[in-house]
Amino acid sequence: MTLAEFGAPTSPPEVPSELISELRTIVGDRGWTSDPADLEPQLRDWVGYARGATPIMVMPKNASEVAAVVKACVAAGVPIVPQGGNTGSVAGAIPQGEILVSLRRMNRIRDIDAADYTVTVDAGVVLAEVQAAANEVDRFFPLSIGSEGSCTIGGNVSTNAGGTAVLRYGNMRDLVLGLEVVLPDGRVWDGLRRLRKDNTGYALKHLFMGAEGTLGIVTGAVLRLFPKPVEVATAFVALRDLDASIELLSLLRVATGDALSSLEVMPRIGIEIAREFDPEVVDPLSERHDWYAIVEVSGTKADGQTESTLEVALGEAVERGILVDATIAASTMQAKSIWRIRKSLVLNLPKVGAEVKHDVAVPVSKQPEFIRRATAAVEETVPGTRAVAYGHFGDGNVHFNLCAPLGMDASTFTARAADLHRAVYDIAAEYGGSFAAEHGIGIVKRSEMKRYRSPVEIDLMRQFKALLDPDGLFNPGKVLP
Ligand code: FAD
Ligand code: LAC
Ligand code: ZN
Repeated sequence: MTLAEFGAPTSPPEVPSELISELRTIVGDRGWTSDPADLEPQLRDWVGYARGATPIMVMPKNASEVAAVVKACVAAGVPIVPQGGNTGSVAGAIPQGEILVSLRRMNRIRDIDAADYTVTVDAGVVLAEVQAAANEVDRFFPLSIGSEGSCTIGGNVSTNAGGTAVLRYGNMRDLVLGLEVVLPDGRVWDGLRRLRKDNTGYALKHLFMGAEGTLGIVTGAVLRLFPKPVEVATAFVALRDLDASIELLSLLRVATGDALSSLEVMPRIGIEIAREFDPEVVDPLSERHDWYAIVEVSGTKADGQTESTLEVALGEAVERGILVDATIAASTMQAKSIWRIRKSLVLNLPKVGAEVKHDVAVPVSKQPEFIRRATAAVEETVPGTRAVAYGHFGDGNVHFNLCAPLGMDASTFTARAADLHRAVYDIAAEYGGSFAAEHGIGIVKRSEMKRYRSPVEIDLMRQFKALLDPDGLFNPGKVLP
């Protein structure tokens, strides 16, 4: 599909050549490119929704340069799209002729304070670098997502990223203490406070988290750190059935003293896909089962208790008939090999053929029922559709992804995407769920906002947008319907 088919502006904005010259001067020779070879990877998203266009990508190196870029663009009435690692799942960072502002040269860790359990970073720092910096001072930054080697803190903030450790540590919104933001009028808001308590009026930082670049450009953040887990126990378990996932979650939270950091569920087809495309993936269990989970428990004390606690808890789950089989990783290598199944599934799913994706949230206990009903609904809509429902079950977050029936060509399947979306999202809505749990709206889900969010909510969002960005120059055509 093209961005225009998702409802993006059909004609690119006019960009005066004087503005291009001004931007080049602001960021200097090393701070911009118009070379098609450099731009190509920044103009397509990894899911393959769309290809974009831009006359220039500027790469400012500090907040003052970002502010100058913003002022120049706003004075010329030319729109802007901010971009971090371009790993977003809803094509939110893809421009359609706008000026592309990449934060990736803003990659400095400004300050790390082990006593305060905080780290202050530029927005363009890659997530894995923050994790490594925390590790060096015996601390832990818990955000954990498959793209952590290339996504940036600014992108994580702007999408309110989730991932596999939300159950224990919360999503990005819970991990941010302070922000620095360049506003659409070019002012820099310095909200880089490293306070746990700060009830000074409206919580402005929350407005920019999850805003996907539509309200300003995040240039810095103060993040919370945690004690470093020194013992981590990882298990791969076979569930009695889908309902057993919720029983397991309840049991493990209590039995581990709430030290459960991940509970990721996947169906048999998930392992088969991972194995088909990745020869290094091994099935850790000898028998085949319908549903599996990866379970991780971590502890900050080196007393050898973490693994034995998990072992006892899983034993109880087997006795109670929640699990039919389980294996605990005996080494870090084995734990990596278990997580590899999960990573390979995500990366290889698009290779199975046409894919129609859903990133749904429902109340935790409703996930099994949701999956059963949604699977029946998509079967009725397009018979033979292969549902691959996996995700962060500790958070009620199901990636309900659909592959074309065997033998059906890609375009025939994706032509039915709107009907499949309707079937799935309507069921999620019945449970008070969300059609955009952790990946955001971008351009791809914009049209769903009107159906699933009330006029009051949309009106309030539009008022905030108009207040901060009256000319609509920040990431136009994204998020708001
Ligand atoms: P980009 O893709 O560059 O941008 C995302 C959005 O934020 C865009 O709208 C962009 O305009 C805006 N933006 C970026 N930087 C700024 C800034 N500094 N200021 C203002 N706006 C900005 N996501 C999850 O939540 N959980 C997962 O488990 C997960 N797993 C993933 C696994 C893989 C293999 C991949 C490829 C992606 C995964 N994602 C996941 C999605 C993605 O990695 C996250 O959305 C990530 O937070 C995006 O960061 P980024 O720097 O790449 O942002
Ligand atoms: C994951 C991404 C797709 O959970 O959100 O792997
Ligand atoms: Zn996810």
